Amino acid sequence: MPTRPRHPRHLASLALVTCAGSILAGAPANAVVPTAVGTTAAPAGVVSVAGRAGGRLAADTTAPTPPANLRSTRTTCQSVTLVWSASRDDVGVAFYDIYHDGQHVTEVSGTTLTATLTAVQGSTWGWYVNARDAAGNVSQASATLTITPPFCQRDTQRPTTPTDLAASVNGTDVTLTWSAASDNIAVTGYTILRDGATVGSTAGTATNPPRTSFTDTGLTVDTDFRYTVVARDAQGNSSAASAAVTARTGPACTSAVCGTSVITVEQDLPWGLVQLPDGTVLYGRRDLFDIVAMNPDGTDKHSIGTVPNIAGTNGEGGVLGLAVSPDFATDRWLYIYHTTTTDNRIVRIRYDTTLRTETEEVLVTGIPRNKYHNGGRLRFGPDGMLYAAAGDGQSPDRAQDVNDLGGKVLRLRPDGTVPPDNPFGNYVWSYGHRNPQGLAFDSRGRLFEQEFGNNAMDETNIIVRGGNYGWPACEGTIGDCANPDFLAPIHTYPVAEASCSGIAIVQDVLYTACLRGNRMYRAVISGNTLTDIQQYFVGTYLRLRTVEPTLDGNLWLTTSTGGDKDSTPNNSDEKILKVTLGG
Ligand SMILES: [Ca+2]
Ligand SMILES: [Ca+2]
Ligand SMILES: [Ca+2]
Ligand SMILES: [Ca+2]
Repeated sequence: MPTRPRHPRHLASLALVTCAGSILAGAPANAVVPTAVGTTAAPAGVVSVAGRAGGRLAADTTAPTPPANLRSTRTTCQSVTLVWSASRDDVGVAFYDIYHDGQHVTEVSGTTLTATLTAVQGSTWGWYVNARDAAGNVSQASATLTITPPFCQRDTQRPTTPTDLAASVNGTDVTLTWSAASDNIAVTGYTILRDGATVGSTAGTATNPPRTSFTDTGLTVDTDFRYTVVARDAQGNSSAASAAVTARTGPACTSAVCGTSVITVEQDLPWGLVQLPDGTVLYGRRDLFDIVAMNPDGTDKHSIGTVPNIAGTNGEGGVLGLAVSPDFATDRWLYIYHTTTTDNRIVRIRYDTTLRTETEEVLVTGIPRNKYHNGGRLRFGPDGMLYAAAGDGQSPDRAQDVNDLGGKVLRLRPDGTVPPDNPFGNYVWSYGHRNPQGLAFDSRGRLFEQEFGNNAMDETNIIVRGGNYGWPACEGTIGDCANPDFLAPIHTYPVAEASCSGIAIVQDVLYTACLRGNRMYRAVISGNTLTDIQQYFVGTYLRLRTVEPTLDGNLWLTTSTGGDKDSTPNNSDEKILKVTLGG
């Protein structure tokens, strides 16, 4: 994990009021910005700058321009050399931060306009650079440069055929095991086929071999299924299929997951998804900037309208989380977390057969935006308050500033005002988060949160009022985590097997939808821990974004398999699934 120099944070409230001013006309007077701790609230229209950084005035509140003209001058099988043109800043660029795909790789000084980075042969990464000034203001990202380094050694030899394929049956689940194949370089994955069609996969590397087991869940009762397994290497060579094994399912589902069905398909990216009290399902299309309604069986699917004032980030911004008012039957409020050209914000709009955009109220502005790390989930708590997962906007130090909305779990009243029992006198409920995207409450009213790590560990946290969850000093349990002020995650996952976004809790079981891990985790909540952690759909539906409870006690599950790292609409190929849970 990279060590980051510490810089005093800029006065976010100054920029927030400035950028919100023109948009807030007509919004509730309270829909402004958090009041700085220890200061008297400034009169309307007056920006208070006291109370930050020990009361000193920050001279620089303007972020640099994005680095331009990012290009590669050399790519080998193990490295990439990037060059870019200098950003402009009112004071001066102090650092350039280099990322790929939301992962911070390194930083160089503000006078350096090149860097040679380690890359992985055959792996397609999207590189980009953010400029940062000495006051900590971070630019928007440069354009993305997508590079696939060549392989160091050409491989034309297929892996050996997997052997010893065996099946065991538990109700309507079939668990397969086999013996590892070998390869002249390395076996990096297995594909599992049921009756000739792919139903899952496992993935690994030369040093971390892929798993040699797979469970196929939720099958039809009393039916024969025939399985084979194929081994793969990193350069597209596949083994012959293994000898087949046939398994017959039992007369009933006896396990936790009893089946899936595809409710609808989407060419854009489903992100937030909610179900109204009458059963109607609403979901946002992130890059199309609209919201779709459909019946729970997928029929009568139609757009209910476009959300105003949205902008993408050529990354992960757009129409993100949704939440339904606890009093929806009478007030018809739909809550939306979305990106604009200047920030991420939380708004509410009445929905009554269409999105009544003339009713829009902007509730929270000034959540930082960037290419990645926009957060985005919304969830009403049993206390009637709205909770929001706010990313750090690729400006990690903001996560430790309780007067900044970046890298926080936020809490607000349904009308957008700050609850009087919030810990810092503003929207901040907990801090020290990187890019949280999962929120859910258990039966005891505890808030669980799921958060992306940088390149090592993803976290599941139980969120407490005023808690500091350690970012950026601490990622999962790696880094400077011994600080007694930091609250440790209750569970971590390696990012390669996780990178999880949405979570849902049904009967005190936590379900977690994972992108890079291509799977859903199921974990039983037991006290302050997760137990009996199982994985489902590994490689079956590929990247999973959102999991939500259905009204009838099952799960909605959405995919995010492509087109999810740009803001181009309709370049995805996604499914919304209903997962039937067992008793
Ligand atoms: Ca500046
Ligand atoms: Ca090979
Ligand atoms: Ca943490
Ligand atoms: Ca897209």
